[in-house]
This record gives sequence, structure tokens and C-alpha cells, in this order.
Amino acid sequence: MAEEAPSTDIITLTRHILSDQIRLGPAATGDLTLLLTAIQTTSKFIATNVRKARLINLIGLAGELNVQGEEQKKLDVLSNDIMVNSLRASRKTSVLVSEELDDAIIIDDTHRGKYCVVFDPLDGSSNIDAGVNIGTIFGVYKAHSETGDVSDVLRPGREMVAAGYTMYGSSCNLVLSTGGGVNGYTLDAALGEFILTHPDIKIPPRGKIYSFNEGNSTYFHPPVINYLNSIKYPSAGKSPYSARYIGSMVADVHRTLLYGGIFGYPDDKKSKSGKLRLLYEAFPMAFLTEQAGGLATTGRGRILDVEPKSIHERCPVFLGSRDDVNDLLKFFQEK
Ligand code: AHM
Ligand code: MG
Repeated sequence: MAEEAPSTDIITLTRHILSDQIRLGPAATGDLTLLLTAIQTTSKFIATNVRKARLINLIGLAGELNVQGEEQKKLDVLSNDIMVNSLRASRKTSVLVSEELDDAIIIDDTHRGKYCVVFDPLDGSSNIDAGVNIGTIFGVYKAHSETGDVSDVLRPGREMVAAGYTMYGSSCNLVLSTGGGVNGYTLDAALGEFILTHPDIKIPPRGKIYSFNEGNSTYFHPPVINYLNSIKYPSAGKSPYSARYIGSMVADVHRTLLYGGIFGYPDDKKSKSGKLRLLYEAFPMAFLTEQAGGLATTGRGRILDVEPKSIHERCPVFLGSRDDVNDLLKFFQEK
């Protein structure tokens, strides 16, 4: 059989977001396109550093504690600097919130634009030294205020205009939604371009995988324990679910978007609000999940409806296939 000729008409991320802008007509100023272009550049830059980290002494601690009291890795600090510099230089942002910085950055007058970006520059840092998948998570709001104020980002996730993540793994994948579905792109390192490889991602309505840190089971509340038991010891004739837990939210959510199933990081007796951060972990992932046809809940309500009180607050997270999340919610309702 003759080999298929390589495509000469590839869709790059830049081409794709530009065509979105053109579709929106004169109302679209192109600012979001330029902002997303800046974000994709930061992902390429971070990806390059992640890949060579072991070789250029980027593995290990930077010697500082971040706002959550966690030790910062050298790559965390570098990735944060890459994002802050690039987002400021894009002249499209007014407020930046990073997991690595105690306070929001209010962009100076000369560089100010109309978007606010909340981000975790390098999520899953505990996996860095072992070479396991890590990622960048981001969410974008349109500013309300003239001069940029922290209130511009203390808004429910449903008000985001875009959200996404980049996963640094066996391939580098950027997954993005601007509110009209979810698309996935893979970095072609030779071209230096993200290529559309996963158009219009839809989560299967039910999966066969659950992804929780069950090492914390002793602290879990009854609805979560009962739900997990129901999928591990199902009624006769049904197969139990498989467990997959990487410990990198980006990788665990990426798998959940593609294969279906449920990912959870509950609140428990020890961590009253769970571990994951609302603004730059829970909101962007909930936005993507809903855009892909899935559900994202705290167990008590829709994640995207939570009203943030502070930029680094935490939130319980359960997200994934519609039917799986609904099954979990039944256990919360029983309570
Ligand atoms: P980080 O932002 O300090 O990297 O922590 C967030 C990570 C998520 O990627 C992941 O889902 C979770 O922490 C794993 O936590 P645990 O090690 O408690 O299972
Ligand atoms: Mg992180």
C-alpha cells in the first residue's frame, strides 16, 4: 500500500486562534489572540527548560518558600519569571496572579492591557526530579476596572474568557478553550509550533478510571469513602474501576479529558478546603471540563460558581465524565 503523503496544510495554534478572531468579526480587537500567543511562547520556553533541567542544574530547590509555605524548586521560580515577563511585555494584561507570588501583580500604566491572567507556572513540582509529567495551568478574565485591581480576579470561574494548560510529558500538549469547546495541540519541536492534534475534545459520558490520592483515605468524609467503595466493589455483574493517580493535576486531568472517568482532590478532616487552589487550578480545569461536556463540582455545588474571597484560597475538586460525577454527587446528597 502506498504511504500517505505528509500533510502540507497543518493547523497551528496561532492559525487556529486567528481564525477564531476572524470569525468573531470587527468586534474582536485581536488582543486575546496576542495574549494567547504570548502564553504559547511561555509554554515553549518552559518546555525547553523542563526537558534539559537535569543537564543544566535546574533540578532541586531554589531555597525559598512560596506563599503556601512549600519549598520552591528552581524550575518553579524560572517558570514563574518566564510567565510574568512575557505577560507583562505582551501589553495585554492588567493583573497577574501566580501560585508562586504572595500578592497579585498590578501591571504598570505603560504595559497595561485589558486581560487578567491567573496561573500556576509549574504545577506538580513534586514530580520534577523524577521526570514525571508536570504542567502550566492558566485562566483569563477580562478586567472590569480601569487601572487593574485584585477585584478583577476575585470573580467566579464562569466569567473566565479562556482557560487552558500545557503538559510537559512524553509530548508537550497545550489544551485550550475560549468558551467554544476545547482543542488540544501538540508541540512539534522541529517546527517550534503547536499543531492542532485533538480538535473539539469531548469527555466520554462515562469512564472506567478513578484518580484520587487514596493515601489520604483515613481523613476522607463518608460521601467520598462510600463513592470510592461503590466503584471498587461494584454490584454483581459490573467491573470495578481502574485506579490511576499521577499526582500532577495537569496529567491527571488530561487523561480524564481524553479517556473519561473521575479525578478528585476532596476536602477532608485534615485539609478543610482540600489542597488545590481555586483561582489557578480548580477554575481553569473546571472551565475546560465543562467545555468538553463533563462536570466539575466541589461536592456541594458547581466549581465555576464559587465566589473567591482571596487569590490563593483552596477548593475541593471533583471533575470528569458526566455520569461518574453525578454518581459521586448522589453520595453527597444522601448525606
Ligand atoms: P503544587 O501546585 O504544589 O504542585 O501542588 C498541586 C499538585 C497537583 O498537581 C496534584 O493534583 C496535587 O498537588 C497532588 O497532591 P498530593 O501529592 O497530595 O496527592
Ligand atoms: Mg503548583
